[in-house]
Amino acid sequence: MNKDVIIIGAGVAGLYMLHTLRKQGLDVHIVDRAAGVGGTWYWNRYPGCRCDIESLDYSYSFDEALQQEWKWTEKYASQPEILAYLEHVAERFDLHRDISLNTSIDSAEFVEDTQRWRLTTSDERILEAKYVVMATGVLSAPKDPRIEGLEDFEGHVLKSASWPQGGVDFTGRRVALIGTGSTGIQMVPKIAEQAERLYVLQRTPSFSIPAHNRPLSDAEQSEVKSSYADFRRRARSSPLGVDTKSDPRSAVEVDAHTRESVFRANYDYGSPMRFANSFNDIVVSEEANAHAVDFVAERIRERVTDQATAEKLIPRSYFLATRRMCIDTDYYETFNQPNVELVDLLENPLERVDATGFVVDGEHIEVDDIVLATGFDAITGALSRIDIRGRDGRVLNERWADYPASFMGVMVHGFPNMFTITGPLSPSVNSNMFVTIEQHVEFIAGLIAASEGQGTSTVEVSAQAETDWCTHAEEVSHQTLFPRTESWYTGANIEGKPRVVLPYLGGVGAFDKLLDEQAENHYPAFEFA
Ligand code: NA7
Repeated sequence: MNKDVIIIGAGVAGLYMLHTLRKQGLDVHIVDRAAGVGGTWYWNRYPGCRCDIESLDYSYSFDEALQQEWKWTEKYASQPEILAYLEHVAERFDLHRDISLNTSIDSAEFVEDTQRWRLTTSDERILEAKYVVMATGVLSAPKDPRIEGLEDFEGHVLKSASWPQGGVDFTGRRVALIGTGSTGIQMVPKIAEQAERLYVLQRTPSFSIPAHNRPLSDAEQSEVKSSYADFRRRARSSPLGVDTKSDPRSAVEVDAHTRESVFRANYDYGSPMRFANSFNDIVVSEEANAHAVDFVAERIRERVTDQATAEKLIPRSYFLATRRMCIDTDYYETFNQPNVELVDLLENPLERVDATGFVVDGEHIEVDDIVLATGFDAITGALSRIDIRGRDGRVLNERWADYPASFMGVMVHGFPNMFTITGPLSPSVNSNMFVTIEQHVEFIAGLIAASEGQGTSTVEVSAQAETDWCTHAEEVSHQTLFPRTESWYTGANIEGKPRVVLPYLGGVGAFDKLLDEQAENHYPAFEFA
């Protein structure tokens, strides 16, 4: 295969990239290792899986007819609904004819002689293209949790990010679930509905607030749709990519009554982004953050009957919203059920798994199934699993061994004509991904058009522009509490990964302006050759 552009990944990013570049008259093709489109929403089929950004926000804005026609059924869409939406988009824009599924890329090499990219599939087929776009996802490389004895377990080991297609019936089964991030929190109430016994193995607890998920009324949808373009514009110029107002006040400066009522209103609304933006300093001031922590801790105590369990469920080792804040449906209440038990691995570490169960504090507990909700090698993980070699044989994994350098998450110096959608140091996971994906897709399409318009062979970000961006992203992150929290945002969940705040924290709106400035000024950060 020899194309103008090959896109790796048929998720939210890859589908829109294909549609956009095709309209520019380019010969474009997507490859994806999955058997269907949808990316993250194809793989994550675990019980309770749904989005934590509201449906009317978490969708494409590029086509007015599409956004008018599609009808969401709930405030927060479930995985099947989001997958159906992405399948609909692929059909509606006739994308399938340029997508090869069940095709996994092992390596990508920039060939100096031809100035083209040469990709090798896992079954040793060669694909070539002038440009390659990595639409490989930010939470698509599951972490290997390295649990001693897991390979000896004779029951089922189920992984949240590669859940069996037909689902799993836990009726009458004893289940151990490992991991209490967003994924674990969504699964616990669902598994507890069926399982005879559920052990929730928690190392680090999460902050979670009730989602208050509910059906979306026609009236609500019509209201947004009556001026959807304005709604999208506000989202795109906002800090997090959702049409939500941040409170301009400090949590420290308002009186206790005001603080409580603002927290209460956002808590009752049920949105982690709203709650984290209750005041302007929640993620920058320790004192402000402590007020937010106190508020949520009190709610956890109210929701859990056994107060010893409640105390274990309250995070104490990091600042609220500097790890992904969760929303849930009955997560804490599930611990009030007689068939559910919290196993606090901070108190007593998981010693090992064996053929029939797990051992904690010297006690062997028998289970039939082990569910892993142990997270991802985020943002750089999917890229590091491909052997990527750029100019002069530069290896991306070596380049990123100490620091994931990138210009605005879109391109790495030394890797001409290779683009990353929502790569490191772009807003990515600290935003509504649909918005930041659209920003990047449109920017990349513009850059390719500029390159093609000039008849150049390569476009590459300059070393200086990349360094300046990394310095800026670091400076911004150090104005916040994020670098002081160990999480997948900072690479701390993966052994040997450099500790860098991976998402850019300067805000979606500010980021959008900077991308526009590049385009308006003929891409000063880039060298066309
Ligand atoms: P997360 O948020 O990274 O959560 C993973 C959880 O798994 C977390 O509680 C980890 O505890 C735990 N974990 C990981 N490895 C182990 C081992 N070896 N033993 C025990 N516990 C372990 O991933 P999610 O999938 O929940 O969420 C990712 C994002 O996807 C989410 O924020 C949404 O944006 C969508 P630890 O923190 O390492 O102590």
